Amino acid sequence: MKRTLVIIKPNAVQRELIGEIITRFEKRGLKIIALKLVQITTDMAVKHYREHEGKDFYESLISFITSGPSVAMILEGENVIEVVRKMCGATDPMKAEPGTIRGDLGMRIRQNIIHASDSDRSSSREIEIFFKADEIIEYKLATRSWI
Ligand code: 3AN
Repeated sequence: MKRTLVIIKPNAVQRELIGEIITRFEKRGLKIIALKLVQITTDMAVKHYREHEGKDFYESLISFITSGPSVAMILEGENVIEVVRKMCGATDPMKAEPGTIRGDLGMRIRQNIIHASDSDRSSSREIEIFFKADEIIEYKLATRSWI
């Protein structure tokens, strides 16, 4: 089964949107297999955003993601990477469709509410930055056959 790393970013935590966002994933039929409140360190942020190093928004990206607690989680499900990216909407909330998380809850690209892995490769890499193996829990949900 596929996995993806999701981060509810510091502005969404401050705006008390954790429950709203997690509820959307649960209602959609995705399974949470790891979840925690985390103060992202500069070291973690640098690893996570290594592909953006050198871009004009890089410094603000690192300072924003480390500016307060975030929520990190791993979601599991069929086609989970594509499904979650669609639910998040376009990177720029002003371009994200209504009905998506960014389109409903965000206003600015620099504070775009949520991160979700964009490929199998980035998902494995990002999961390793945020979770140890023993923080990931395999279990069955009784509702699965009804999703
Ligand atoms: P996504 O999060 O949709 O995968 P990426 O990986 O291209 O988007 O960008 C990572 C983060 O960098 C975004 N979530 C956003 O906060 C920030 N970002 C991306 N492009 C810009 C930009 N043009 N200006 C400012 N910040 C940006």
